[in-house]
Amino acid sequence: MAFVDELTIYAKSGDGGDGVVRWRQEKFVPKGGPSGGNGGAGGDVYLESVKDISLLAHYSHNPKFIAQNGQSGSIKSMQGESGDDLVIAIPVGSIVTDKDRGLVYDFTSAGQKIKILSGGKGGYGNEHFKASTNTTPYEWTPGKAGEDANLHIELRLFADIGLVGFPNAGKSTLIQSLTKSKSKIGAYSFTTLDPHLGAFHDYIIADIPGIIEGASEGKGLGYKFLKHISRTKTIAHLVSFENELEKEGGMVDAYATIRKELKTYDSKLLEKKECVILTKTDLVSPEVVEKVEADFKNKNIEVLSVSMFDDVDIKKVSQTILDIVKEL
Ligand SMILES: Nc1nc2c(ncn2[C@@H]2O[C@H](COP(=O)(O)OP(=O)(O)OP(=O)(O)O)[C@@H](O)[C@H]2O)c(=O)[nH]1
Ligand SMILES: [Mg+2]
Repeated sequence: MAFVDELTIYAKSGDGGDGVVRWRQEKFVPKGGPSGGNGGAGGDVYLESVKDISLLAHYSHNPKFIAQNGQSGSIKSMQGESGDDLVIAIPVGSIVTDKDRGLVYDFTSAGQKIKILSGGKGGYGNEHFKASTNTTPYEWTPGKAGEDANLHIELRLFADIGLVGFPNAGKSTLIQSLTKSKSKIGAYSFTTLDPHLGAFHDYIIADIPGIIEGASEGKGLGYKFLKHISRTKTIAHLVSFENELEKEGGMVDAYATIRKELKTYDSKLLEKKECVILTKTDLVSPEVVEKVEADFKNKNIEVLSVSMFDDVDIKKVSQTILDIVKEL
């Protein structure tokens, strides 16, 4: 199922049940007084944030959510049953806009539950209108209609660490080494087509599709996903010895290119704490690694060089990433 991070849903709370006109049935009493019950209230609609970034995709084929109506009142003064409330689960990181009411809800952590639409109140049955001056009331009122809304949901992931870099840099390999995430790995560019989240200690890592030059203007897949970096707290920036070394300007330039894309998209992205990880050291000689590390050092950029096929290196990356998120 394709990843969906923007969707408009229609939601409606339940209508209130109608009040009714009934009379008490008593032996030898022809009309035993009013006993029509009130209608039950319609169900409310809530939004609740949960940790599941795939939810919007599930909703996309039928984005309609309608809470139960209240039942009409009944004989013997019985109130109609209330409609069940409806709770719509949405992914953490969703920004929900109700344009007609001018409301915006931002779900920044799991378990936030907000009532967005109230069910209609039940109407009154004739018993309600009983008075000394009105012993046989025929009045009743209908239930109030529920409310409805078109809600625009936009997901902006809320991870602690976002992995960024050119395609093929080893981002998915890293998230798989550190977490149980099943992000796809492949020896080609754009293996990852959708963001993936993984739990790393108490933190969440987001594996984001590769970014290329021009992404901020819409090139490649990156643009669609740059917004997800906007709310990740820190960035792990991966640059690989395999793909970027031979490019003009080398790895330092490759790093600068991605930074430029982040800046063009939103200059605040550059203010985030980050660590720079040079990947695939096993493909080059130690001298090359040393030289590239020196290039970065000359620009005052601290780096960690690793091979994801080396357990000691994986421990080092793990520690580096932990250090930056713990500082938050
Ligand atoms: N030699 C070597 N290969 C690696 C290393 N890390 C990852 N790879 C390989 O590099 C290729 C790309 O890895 P991925 O993790 O899919 O890269 P990605 O950055 O997620 O790529 P996209 O999803 O396309 O952006 C795969 O064939 C990996 O097996 C490493 O440290 N050394
Ligand atoms: Mg990938």
